[in-house]
Parts: sequence; structure tokens; C-alpha cells
Amino acid sequence: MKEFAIIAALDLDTSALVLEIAAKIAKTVDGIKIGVPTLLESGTGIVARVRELLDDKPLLVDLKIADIGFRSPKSWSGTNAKILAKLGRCGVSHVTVHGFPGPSSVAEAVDVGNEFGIGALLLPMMSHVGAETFFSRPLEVAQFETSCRNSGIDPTSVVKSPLRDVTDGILAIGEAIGVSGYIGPATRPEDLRRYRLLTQKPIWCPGFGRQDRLGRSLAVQLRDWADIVGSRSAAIVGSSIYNAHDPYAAAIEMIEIRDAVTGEISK
Ligand code: O7E
Repeated sequence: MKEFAIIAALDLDTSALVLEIAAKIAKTVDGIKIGVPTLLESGTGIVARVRELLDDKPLLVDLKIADIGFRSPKSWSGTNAKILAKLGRCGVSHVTVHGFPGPSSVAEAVDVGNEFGIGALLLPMMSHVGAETFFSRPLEVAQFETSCRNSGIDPTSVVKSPLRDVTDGILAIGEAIGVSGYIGPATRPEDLRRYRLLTQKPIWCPGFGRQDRLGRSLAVQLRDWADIVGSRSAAIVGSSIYNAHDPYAAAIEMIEIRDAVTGEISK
């Protein structure tokens, strides 16, 4: 994946519009994200059509998988495995996976995803107003460690710093299980800093444009993201591209801003 990638989130009302905008911008952006509403309308068939436009660039399907992990003697057979099996090898490179259902749920998504060549991106925090309501709850560390051990993982052997809240706990689970990366809130620079203290893995960041609550221009948001998260990262940009009068021009502008801010960083 490209360093400092720009991933377009195509949260459009119809699959026809998703394909229309994807055809316009796929050669310009570094990857595309499609969501559950689009899959509900068109089924997984749309994935192959977007994949054709993207060549080998990342195609993230934002399922936010959060169901049970269940290990039978031979294989994972919880609901997470069944969700991923429906995607199979249809061209998806990444899916989003929630961490709050705990270690066995994440482990099932990661292991079964790997079988199909799909990387799991875990969500330790989110970008919207009030996301801290539960993610920032203090972590009961002793109980957390016991639950993890019961699921056969030991996060404290991987992450040595103190785990304060649910966000830290989800990051520690992700490190111990070996997720492909994380989703991190571009709206919360302080949380992105915390992520980077705990992980060297890629961090894909949504929350640009309409979600910013710090009064920043797109250029300042992208500069802050690139400064904090570094090159193993992606900016996930939705409405700032697809709602623009000319989405192709908006995608070009986003790439130009990215190139300008990352050029400054490498000087
Ligand atoms: O605000 P926009 O229009 O730029 O769109 C942002 C997209 O990122 C949208 O699809 C939303 O569902 C997603 N997202 C967040 O905005 N915040 C999060 O914390 C997590 C996600 C998300 O999981 O996207 C997957 C990468």
C-alpha cells in the first residue's frame, strides 16, 4: 500500500452512484472503501466490479464485524467466520473489525480473514461525537488479562506500557493477535498519538472535512494526521470527495494536499 494513502469512502445512496464515482476516481486515489449499505443493495457482486477499476490497490469493505468467535476442535466456526466466508476471495483486501467483543471474536476475524487474504483493521476508538462514551472507560486490567488468557492470548507480553482504558485494551489485543492495522480518529489527534505509542502497524484514519471539530482546514487536518501517524497510514475521506461538485477534481486536490504536507515532513 502507498505511504500516506488517500482512501475514498464511497458512502453514496445507490450502487450505481458508487460505481460511477469509483470509475471517475479509482486511478487517482490510493484505494476505495465501500460500506454495508452498498453491500445490502447489491450483494458482494459489487466488490468484483470495484476491484476491476482499482487494479491491485486496497479495497476496504467496512463491515465493522462484531459477532462471536467460536473455536471448534478443528476450526473457527463462530459468526465472524461465516461473515468473512461470504466475502471469500472476491477482491476485498481489508475489512473493519470491532475489538469490544473481546479476544476470541478478534482472533476469529483475523485468522479467517488471513485464510482469504483479507486484512483485519481494528477499531480502538472512533471519530464521531461521543465515541469516548464507552471506548474511554477505564480498563479493569486484572479482569482484562484473565479474559485474554482464557482466550489463549497474552497482550501484556506484547504491550509493556500501562493499559488505562478500553482503547488501550483493544490496541493491546490487536498487537497480541496480529491485526493488519487499526482505524484511528483523525478528529482526535491526542488519541492518534496514543495509538502510535502502542503500535507500529498501519493506522487508517477517517474523520476529515465534515467531522472535524477543531476548526481545521482540510490541509491542516491532513498535516496533523501525517505528522502524528507517519508514513504507515491512510486518510479515509468520504463526503469531502463524493459530495463535491466535481469528485474527480476533489480527489486530485486531496492528493495534492497530501503530497504537499508529506513533502514538508520528509524535508
Ligand atoms: O465523514 P466522511 O464523509 O469523510 O466519511 C467517513 C467514513 O469513515 C464513513 O464511511 C464512516 O462510516 C467511516 N468511519 C468514520 O467516519 N469514523 C470512524 O471512527 C470509523 C469509520 C470507519 O470505520 O470507516 C472504516 C474505515
